[in-house]
Amino acid sequence: MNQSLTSLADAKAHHEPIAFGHADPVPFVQALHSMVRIRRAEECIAENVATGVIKCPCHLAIGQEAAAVGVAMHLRSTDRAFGAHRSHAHFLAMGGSLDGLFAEVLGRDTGVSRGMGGSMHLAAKEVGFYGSVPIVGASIPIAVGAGLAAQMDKKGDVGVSFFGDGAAEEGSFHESMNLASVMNLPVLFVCENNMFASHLHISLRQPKNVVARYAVAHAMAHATVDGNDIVAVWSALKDAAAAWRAGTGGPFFLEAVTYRWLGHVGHRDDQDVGVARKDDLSDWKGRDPVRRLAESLATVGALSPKELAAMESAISDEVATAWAKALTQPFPDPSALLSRVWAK
Ligand SMILES: Cc1ncc(C[n+]2csc(CCOP(=O)(O)OP(=O)(O)O)c2C)c(N)n1
Ligand SMILES: [Mg+2]
Repeated sequence: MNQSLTSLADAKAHHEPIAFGHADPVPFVQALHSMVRIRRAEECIAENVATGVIKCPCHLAIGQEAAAVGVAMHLRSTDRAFGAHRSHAHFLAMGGSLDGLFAEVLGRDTGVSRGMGGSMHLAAKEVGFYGSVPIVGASIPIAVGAGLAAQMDKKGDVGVSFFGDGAAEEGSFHESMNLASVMNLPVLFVCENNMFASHLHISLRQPKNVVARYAVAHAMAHATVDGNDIVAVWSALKDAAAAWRAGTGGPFFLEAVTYRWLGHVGHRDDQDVGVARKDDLSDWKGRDPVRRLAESLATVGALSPKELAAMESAISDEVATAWAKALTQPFPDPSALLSRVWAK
């Protein structure tokens, strides 16, 4: 395999609109809706982190929306997916409640973790998102367990783990890859390689910048794609998804190369960034996954500029309404500090 990301790591490359190839553009209109909704929701969260209205640490994935949505297009509510510290997009892409997310980051009782978890502890089991965990690498083995359950249940479901390039430096990642491969479990490993773990660029942490080389080591089917090209993300999983649904699929490793626009945690883009990141950021914004998809849909006649404007306006209204509602929600009663933490 190619041991380098080559142009995928080049901030000046892949700014062009997305090619649909043999893919039907129509489902990607809904995908664009999901991506814009995630972006507006995270922009709203960023604004409220900036003003101090949100008190919990928030790791935002603005710029990385295509990976979450492209994967979620293949998932169904009986799958079991797990995320990490940067999982608002995974949660929303799979259909988690916007009201529940907003209430949670505000610490309100109607939040998805009843206000006790914050941004990094999201769950929406009803849509197959079983939970996000901020301990880096911690939910990867749990997704493998979900894959084992799916294999035993024989209903064609899949266990899914969303994680970053930094998580591939945890022992739990390698043990999970090994077990999933040896047992041929239906598990989708989604590595969003944004080339940073906190403040350290991958070139300072790893001899090679391709995380999928570990899939080769574990004899696992894999693909490394432009994670800001939703059609590439979706296409890479088509065959694997068909095999899972037929009950014959094993593990698959998807590496989606992308870039986060904001700092590791919080709302600022000029904080906790290394020198190289600061220089690259404006170029990376040229690889915007949302703009590229919108332009492509316009080019093939699937979404006119007028329809796009209406979509954006409706989403902005939805986000503003959800935020206003979340602000009216009650905080948990102080007694919840004991009743929800300790097992009886
Ligand atoms: C076991 C563990 N070590 C360290 C941390 C602190 N930490 C939080 S996020 C992070 C970086 C993770 O990088 P990556 O997996 O690439 O995800 P990204 O932030 O890029 O989405 C670190 C080191 C942690 N939460 N858990
Ligand atoms: Mg990373």
